[in-house]
Amino acid sequence: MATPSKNIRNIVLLGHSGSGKTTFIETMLFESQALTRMGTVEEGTTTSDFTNIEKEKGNSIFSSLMHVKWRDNKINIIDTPGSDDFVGEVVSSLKVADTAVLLVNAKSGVEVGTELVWEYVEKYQTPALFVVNQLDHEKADFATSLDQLKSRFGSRILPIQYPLNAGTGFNTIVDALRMVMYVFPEEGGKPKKEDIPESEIGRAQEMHNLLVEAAAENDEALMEQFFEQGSLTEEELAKGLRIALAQQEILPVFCASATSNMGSGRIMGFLNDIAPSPADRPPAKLENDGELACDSTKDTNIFIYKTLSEPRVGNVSYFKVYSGSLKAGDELYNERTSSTERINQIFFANGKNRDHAEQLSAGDLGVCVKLKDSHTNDSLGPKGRGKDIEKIHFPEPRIRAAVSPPSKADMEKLVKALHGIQNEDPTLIVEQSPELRQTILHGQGQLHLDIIKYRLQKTQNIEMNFEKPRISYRETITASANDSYRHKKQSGGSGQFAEVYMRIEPYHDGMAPPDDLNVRSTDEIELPWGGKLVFLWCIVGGSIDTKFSNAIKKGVMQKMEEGPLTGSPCLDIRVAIYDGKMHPVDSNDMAFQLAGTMVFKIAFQQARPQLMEPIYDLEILCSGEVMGDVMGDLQTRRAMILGMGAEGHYQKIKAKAPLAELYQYSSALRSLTQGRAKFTRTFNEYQAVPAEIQKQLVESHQEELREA
Ligand SMILES: Nc1nc2c(ncn2[C@@H]2O[C@H](COP(=O)(O)OP(=O)(O)OP(=O)(O)O)[C@@H](O)[C@H]2O)c(=O)[nH]1
Ligand SMILES: [Mg+2]
Repeated sequence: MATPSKNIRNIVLLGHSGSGKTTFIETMLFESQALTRMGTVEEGTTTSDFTNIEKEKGNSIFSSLMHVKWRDNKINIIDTPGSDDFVGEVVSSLKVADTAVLLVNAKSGVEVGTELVWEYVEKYQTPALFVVNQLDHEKADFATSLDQLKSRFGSRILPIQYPLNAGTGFNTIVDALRMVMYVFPEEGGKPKKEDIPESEIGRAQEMHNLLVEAAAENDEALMEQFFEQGSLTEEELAKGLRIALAQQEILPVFCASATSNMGSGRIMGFLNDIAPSPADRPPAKLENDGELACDSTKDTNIFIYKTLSEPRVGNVSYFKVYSGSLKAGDELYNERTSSTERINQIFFANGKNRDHAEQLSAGDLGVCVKLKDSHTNDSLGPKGRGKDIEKIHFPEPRIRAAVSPPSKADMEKLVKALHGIQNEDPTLIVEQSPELRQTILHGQGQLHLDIIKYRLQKTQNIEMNFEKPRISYRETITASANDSYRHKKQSGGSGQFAEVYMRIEPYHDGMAPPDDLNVRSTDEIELPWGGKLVFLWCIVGGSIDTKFSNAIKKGVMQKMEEGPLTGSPCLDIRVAIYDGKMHPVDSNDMAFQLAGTMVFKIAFQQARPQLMEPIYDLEILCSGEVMGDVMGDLQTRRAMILGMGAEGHYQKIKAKAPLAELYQYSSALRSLTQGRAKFTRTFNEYQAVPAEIQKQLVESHQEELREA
């Protein structure tokens, strides 16, 4: 029988890499008897990190789905990678989760990874709680971790527990919600419940009172009850906390040690009792407005949040049932591809293991295989439903690299394989750039791209090399110039003749027409690569017939597309054709097109040409102690610092830098800061390249032309 919506909990584990998410999930599986033996990350035996590459690297790379039965409920658990190279997995998992469990490492407190995932938790407004893990570590410091949580996340931080003996030998947690003390056996697992000792009663009671107040705050009836009685019953307390958690008004804090298997049972109990079911969450948003409530009695709508291809199986689709109930054999319609998909089999997953399910209620997470042509971000539902579930917005790429196969003949195969990965991983963008004459991968970080290379090699036997990507420069002019060109050819039969006089000027919006020329027509062309070409036809007295105007314009455009300096596109230029000559027999479109190209090329060179380069906005989040190094490094990258400020106990630096200086920035930043910094970048504008660099670039282009 399908688990009813109200008995489902969808949990995502988030946190800095190495905080212990994958290990903690192992304890959840073990404690709920989904496992008979706990695996470890070191041995590559965890349920969650089941792919070869994760086993080899000892880190999560893909999100993975597990589930356990805990008391009344089915808890679906999604593990996510902590490295920001795989942030796409965090974003897609948060899309379908109803509660976020954020792990914090007790020996390092709030880390950059904590900050980063928080941004997405806020965006999705997901109810969240914290677990301070690794309390068994000799350097565990619960008080500092809690202080950091409070200073970063404010008064919403609400400790439920505290450890009595953090560090080596850790085995005791005081629980201020239940007002008991948990003492764990050496091998972990189920703790003994003991009375809180006299010496701790004061502190525990104080914490308990804060919990009661937080619970009462969100419900008038509870508030009254609290004022009248001075306390709440356990049930009332649970009710108040349920409301507060669902509304993200509290961020409860728990204690754990994953490797000693301590704490996960109590946390699952809390998720069971207090965390919202999918039916308690606000209705799902639809694309461009509209909502869909989690209701099993309505039409069936599912949403694919993740696709992973598995050897021998093909595409495995992970989905959430947003409404209705899904039965094996159901046929659902994909509006994007205008085709029907038959869901032959449905599965529950525990990492790589899958069990057959007959039916899923609204809100549940499941897996199916062998869909014909449906991918991540697709909705499947009744035909003619009009709107799909709102898509996941994946973060913009942060780094780029050019790729090529060892032999040119394998290019097609490589690009096809990369497109296959792009279908699974929307944070990868594969671009075949005719302008740069390169295949460019845009990704989240060097690790992200390295893993793609590794996957192609291992699973498909396809090799690829990384190369420095070219930069898409632009060319423009900074002065005006007049010039002319005569094209004349007399060989054999009919000759060719065209003469064109051109004025070339830098163009800017709102520019006045030339006062010394008689403008007959104006053509403003928005260029596909940005910027404009304004083409003025100023011929008086018929020195060139108007019918040749298009041919001249075409000639100009041809050179604009492959500029005179470095072969890069030109922009923001006004040309005026003000005189010329034609021949009654030898003039034709071809001749004028050629003359147009040539006159543009020579006039351009007279008009103080300027190479422009793409400039990116950078936002770097780093811990205070590495800030000096980050700033120093930026200085070597021709960056302009725009500002800096504290964000929690991290520093945010805003800067602008040329793309040409950001090659492999993600790896550079990582090694510069030992992973204590993260960055994002977005294109801002084109700016003039410094004269010295322009000279080098022009020379190396000339060199390339000579070699070609
Ligand atoms: N001492 C101690 N070590 C722990 C604990 N939890 C995890 N570890 C260790 O920390 C390391 C990282 O654990 P993982 O479970 O892989 O951490 P993660 O958060 O899944 O890391 P990513 O997948 O990279 O995001 C492993 O070596 C674990 O054995 C803990 O409670 N105490
Ligand atoms: Mg992990």
